Amino acid sequence: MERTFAMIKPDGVRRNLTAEILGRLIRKGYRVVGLKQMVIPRELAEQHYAEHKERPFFGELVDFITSGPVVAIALEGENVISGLRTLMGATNPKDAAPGTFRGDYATSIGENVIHGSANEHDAARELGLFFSDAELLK
Ligand code: RTP
Ligand code: MG
Repeated sequence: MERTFAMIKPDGVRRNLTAEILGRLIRKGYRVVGLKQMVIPRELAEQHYAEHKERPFFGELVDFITSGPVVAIALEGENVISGLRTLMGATNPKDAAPGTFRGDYATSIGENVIHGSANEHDAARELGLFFSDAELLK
């Protein structure tokens, strides 16, 4: 059984997609083992997106992700890491298939509704950044 980190980004929360996204993840069969709504402190955003530190869009990315509340989700299930990425769709919504969160709900690469960890290493790292052990179900 795997665990991964998902996050409804500020645009998703602002556009009232929280229940829709959580509902689809749960109906898919994944178990929510941690959940909180929060405004991400700037330092945490910079740590979360550290891999993109040198990219030209890093400042905008951090500005956006800290611009309003997000919903941080710890998700458990069989092959949930790649499964979540499949449900999300491509990073750029113009390439995201219909039926995916980004394909259905996003139009801009900068505001693409949802984050999901890219691999096992990132999943463990990001869950550790956003949740304490006590905040996660056993
Ligand atoms: P995320 O980390 O947010 O789940 O998205 P991802 O894995 O699909 O994409 P990633 O390559 O990790 O990029 C992180 C976020 O940076 C923004 N981005 N902007 N302007 C650009 O060319 C550009 N490229 C990436 C996107 O919002 C992406 O989700
Ligand atoms: Mg990524």
